[in-house]
This record gives sequence, structure tokens and C-alpha cells, in this order.
Amino acid sequence: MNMKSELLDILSHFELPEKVSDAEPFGNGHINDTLKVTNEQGETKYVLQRINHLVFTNVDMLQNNICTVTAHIRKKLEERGVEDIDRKVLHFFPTKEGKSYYYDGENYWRVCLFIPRSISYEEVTPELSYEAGKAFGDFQAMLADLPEGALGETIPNFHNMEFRLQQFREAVAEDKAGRAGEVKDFIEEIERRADAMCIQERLYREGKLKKRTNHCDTKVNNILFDADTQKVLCVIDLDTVMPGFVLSDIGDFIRTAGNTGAEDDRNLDNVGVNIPVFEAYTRGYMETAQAFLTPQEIQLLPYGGRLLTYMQTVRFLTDYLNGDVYYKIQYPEHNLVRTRAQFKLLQSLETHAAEMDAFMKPWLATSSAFL
Ligand code: ADP
Ligand code: GN1
Ligand code: MG
Repeated sequence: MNMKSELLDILSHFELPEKVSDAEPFGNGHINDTLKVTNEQGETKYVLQRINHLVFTNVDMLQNNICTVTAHIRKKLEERGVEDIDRKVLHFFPTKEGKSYYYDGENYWRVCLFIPRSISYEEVTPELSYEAGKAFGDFQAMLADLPEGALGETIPNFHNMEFRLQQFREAVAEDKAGRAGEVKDFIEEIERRADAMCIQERLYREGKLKKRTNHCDTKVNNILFDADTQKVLCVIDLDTVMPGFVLSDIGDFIRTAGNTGAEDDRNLDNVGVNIPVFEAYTRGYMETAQAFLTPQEIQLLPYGGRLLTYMQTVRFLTDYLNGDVYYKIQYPEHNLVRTRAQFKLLQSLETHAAEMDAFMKPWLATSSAFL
């Protein structure tokens, strides 16, 4: 990471209301680097992020998307007469040249307002999960009227399962890190499920499923709660907001919050589906999303949890096979540990599939939205 003086130099290129004095690492994302920035009184005021431009190769498109999304949500909140809007939607600061990011010749940087008295969780209670469900559904609802083409695909085919399997098969065939033999059993388990996990792509080709604007990274720590009231303040981490299939946004929440263990738990006994968290999220989500979901999408929501967990198993294993080139790792076999934990969660979701699918019945009975 850059030295303090370099970070302060980077920050000096932004049009910020207050003078800043320090920046320290913050958050635990696998892709970008996040830092919190303090003013001269030592209060945290801004969030500085270094964009991983090897992952987000079109930084202009990425930043345009984020500006479009935040401006659209801000307008919706103003129309609703919501107060304290700067804590409910991210506020980014331009550079002194009026751009939404700063390029230092090597890296791309952006700065947003730090939302005071906010908290993000790695684990949630059913009560918090219900609030998160309402918030992510509302997030999709607010973006539903963005005109087609308003947002670019920042990572093409990001949640396309067929594409992820293709990348996985290439990684197996090339076996760059010489690890394919060691993970033979996982490769078989993945192939055994491959067809069943590509339902969305098939339905889309048949014209039976449409794309919507999704967040595409609804990890539990990508939502900020009010530290005082425990209500949701703001949906954050907007890099992957783009057109995709609606199951992504229930799927990644089940995969992260609906896991009794950690994403990279070494102790597989800890890992399994947390049914109360799934049920509470679904209840909240359906309150805000039912109006725009089709019966078919509603029926498929629990499948979304299995799908996103399967997809993440495939993606972590692909990176392990490729020699750890995509996700940040903390130790050499980290991606394998992640693969094992995600696969264990998938097995647990499969065991509970009938019960989770049946949970959707009341909404299916009352659903009237059509494709
Ligand atoms: P990444 O996951 O790529 O590291 P995030 O944008 O999710 O980046 O930020 C990481 C963490 O930093 C979040 O989980 C949250 O706890 C905190 N955070 C991010 N942006 C803000 C903000 N504007 N105000 C307060 N906290 C924030
Ligand atoms: C990455 O950056 P972060 O940690 O929020 C990844 C997600 C994965 C997630 C797995 C751009 O998200 O797709 O689901 O790791 N983001 C990108 O934890 O690939
Ligand atoms: Mg994040």
C-alpha cells in the first residue's frame, strides 16, 4: 500500500470540503483497496478507494455507472421527501479537474463521503436480515426505470454461469499452477451440477427471463446500518451494478449472511445454511420486490442462493487452478479453503432445497406480475 505522503498527495487532487490528515486501510474486499480518511481533528470523513483496474478494465464506464446510479437514487429519495440523504446514498467527490476519479499514472482513485454513525456486519440476526432484504429489493425497485443502455456491463458476463464454467474448464485444461490433480473431486462435483446451474441462461435465450438492473455483489457487508436505530442506511460497493438476472441479489446475500460459518471457514462444521436468516431476508425482499418480480422469478429465488454459492465455488476454484491471479489471498491455499467452505454451504443448501423452495408458496399464490 502507498505511503501516507503519497495518499495525501492523491487526496489533494480531489475537491474536498475539509482538510485531511491521514488515510488508513479499511474493509476486507477481495478486489479494490479501501481506506478511511481523517480530518485534522482525527475524525473519519471520507473513504478513498483504489480501483482494481485489472478487474475493472474500463474505469470510465465503471465511474459513469456509479454516477448514474447514485444520481438516480438521490432523485428518488428527494421525490420521497427523505431526510439526511447524504447518509442514504453514496456521495462521491470530483477531482479538481471535475472528473469522477484521479489517475496517478499507475492507479485509479475515487473518494466518497464517509457515512457517520454507520455500521456494516459480517453476520446478521434475522431482524437485520429482514431490513437488508427490504433495502436490496428497494434498491432494485428504484433502479428499475433506468432506461435500457444507461449502465454498461463493467465486467462482461459477470454472473453468467455458462461463461464462468467455460473459464473453469479452460483453467482445468491449462492447469497453470499444476493443481488440477489435487482438486479432482471438486472438478467432478462441479461438472455433475453444471447443467442444472445454467437455467437462467437457457430461459433468457428462450425469451422467458429478462435482465434487470442488479447490484450483483449483495454481500452482507455491502449494506450500512444506522448504528443507533439498526435500520438500513445505505447500499454501498456499487462497482458491479449492471444489467443481469434478478437472482443474483438474493443469491449473494444467502451465500454470505445465510451461512452459519465464514466464506473461508477452515472448520467445515461451522458452515451451513442459516434458515431463519434466509426466511427473514426473503420476507423483507418480497415486501419491496414483489411488485416487479414475475412468478417464475419468485419461484427461483431460493435456487438463486444455490446458484450464487455454486458460482462462487467455481470462481474460487478457477482462481486456485490459475495460480491465484484474481482474488486477494492471505495465504497460499486460501482459494482452496474458500472453495471447500463454499462447496460445503452448497451441499447444505441442497439438503434444504425443498424446504426453502416451499417457503415461496404464499407469494406465488398472490403474484400477478408477468414477464
Ligand atoms: P470493498 O468491499 O471493495 O473493500 P466497500 O465499498 O464495500 O469496499 O467498503 C469496505 C467497507 O468499508 C464496507 O463494508 C463498510 O464497512 C465501509 N465503508 C465503505 N464505504 C463507506 C462509507 N461511505 N461510509 C462508511 N463506511 C463505509
Ligand atoms: C468480490 O470486492 P468484493 O470482495 O466485494 C467479487 C464478488 C465475489 C466476492 C466473493 C468484482 O467482491 O463477485 O462474490 O468477491 N467482486 C468482483 O467474496 O469480482
Ligand atoms: Mg464491499
